[in-house]
Amino acid sequence: MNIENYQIESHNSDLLAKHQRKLAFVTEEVSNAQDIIQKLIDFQIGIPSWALGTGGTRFGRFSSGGEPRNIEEKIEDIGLLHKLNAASGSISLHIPWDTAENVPAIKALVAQQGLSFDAMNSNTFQDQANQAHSYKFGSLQHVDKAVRKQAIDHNIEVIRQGVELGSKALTVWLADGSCFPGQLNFRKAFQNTLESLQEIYAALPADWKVFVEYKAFEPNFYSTTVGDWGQSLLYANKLGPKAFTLVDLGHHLPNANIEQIVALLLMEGKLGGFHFNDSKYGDDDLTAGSMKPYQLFLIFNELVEGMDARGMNHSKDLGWMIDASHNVKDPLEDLLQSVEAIMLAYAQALSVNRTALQQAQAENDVARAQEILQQAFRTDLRPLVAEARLRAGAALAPLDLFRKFNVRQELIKSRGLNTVATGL
Ligand code: PSV
Ligand code: MN
Ligand code: MN
Repeated sequence: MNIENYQIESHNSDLLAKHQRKLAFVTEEVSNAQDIIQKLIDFQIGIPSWALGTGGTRFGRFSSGGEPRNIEEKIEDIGLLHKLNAASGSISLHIPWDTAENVPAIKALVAQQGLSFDAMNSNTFQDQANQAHSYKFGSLQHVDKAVRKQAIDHNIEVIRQGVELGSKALTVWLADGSCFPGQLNFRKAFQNTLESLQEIYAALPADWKVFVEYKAFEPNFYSTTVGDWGQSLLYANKLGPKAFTLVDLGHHLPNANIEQIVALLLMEGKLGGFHFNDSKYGDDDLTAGSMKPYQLFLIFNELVEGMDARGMNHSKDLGWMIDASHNVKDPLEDLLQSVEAIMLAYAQALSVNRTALQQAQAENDVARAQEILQQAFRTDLRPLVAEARLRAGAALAPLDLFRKFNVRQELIKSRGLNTVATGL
């Protein structure tokens, strides 16, 4: 399924007059509107290979059909998203689900779609066919050295595949932990995990990073060996300068102050990247910004403030990715919505009057500080996000265009109705 440039141009010209009226209003309201638009154009969000199919839950899965059946089709789907919004410029692969048979062909396809390779993800939370040892009781933490070795070797193999493809980072998310009190010696589990990660770290090329992702619970429900940002930061600090903490927004206990976590990780130079999603209860993996858009804005507010304080490049120095999974929405529509929500939160954070906020903080003027943040959050900056897309050659209204061209129906025609995307 291809959408041609002229089709995007014709869609844009239909919407242009209305868009320009809205844009004129916002550019009067927001003094740094042009700077924001340029930063939005530069900002790219990685799409995980496993978000392109219907995720399902452990109770059932309701496919909408036309899902990508292999790595090539996953790349094509992300190419389509990128064509529509010019902001989904990379793909994050999960091994072994996405192991490429023909590396040069996959690299060529990615380049042809204008994409690049984001972080590689290893998988030691499932047993694979022909695997010698089971991960039922953990992987890098396992009491048996042979199991740990198998999981270490897998991660090193993922790095090897990533090097061939041109990726620059490995994300390690571990399901390791325990389900019942007494099952695990916490200290030994930590030490085993650390030693395993050290072996993986030693295999990283000089220009690579490793992201240690934490998660409070699930699939283990008593303890998780990388359960929170403190544990992740401990590992990252002990590993060395190429190791960082990865924050997945859905991986905290309810009501955690994620913006404060982000601020401190940035301060320590140990924030590596993000998995964006939203949640109401746990690791719900809902569309970014669909539940707590103000929290998303507050997180970006800390990111912009902290990155600027450290002289970091917004678009290059952190790994920005979505991690979502759905049962009821079209996965591609959902990803368009997530990217839009992330861009909007970023734009809002860029529009915060920092000098005024610093002054209000210095004077303990709490009401004023709140007003400054809410002014940014409540100003409708969607025209700036749309303008960034327009200038980058993408669609003013990506979701409308997706529907107008019946993309899902076309994908169903070519791939079938009863599809199962490899992955979660
Ligand atoms: C599991 O919770 C998870 O969402 C982790 O965040 C990983 O990043 C992702 O799945 C893919 O393994
Ligand atoms: Mn994640
Ligand atoms: Mn998760």
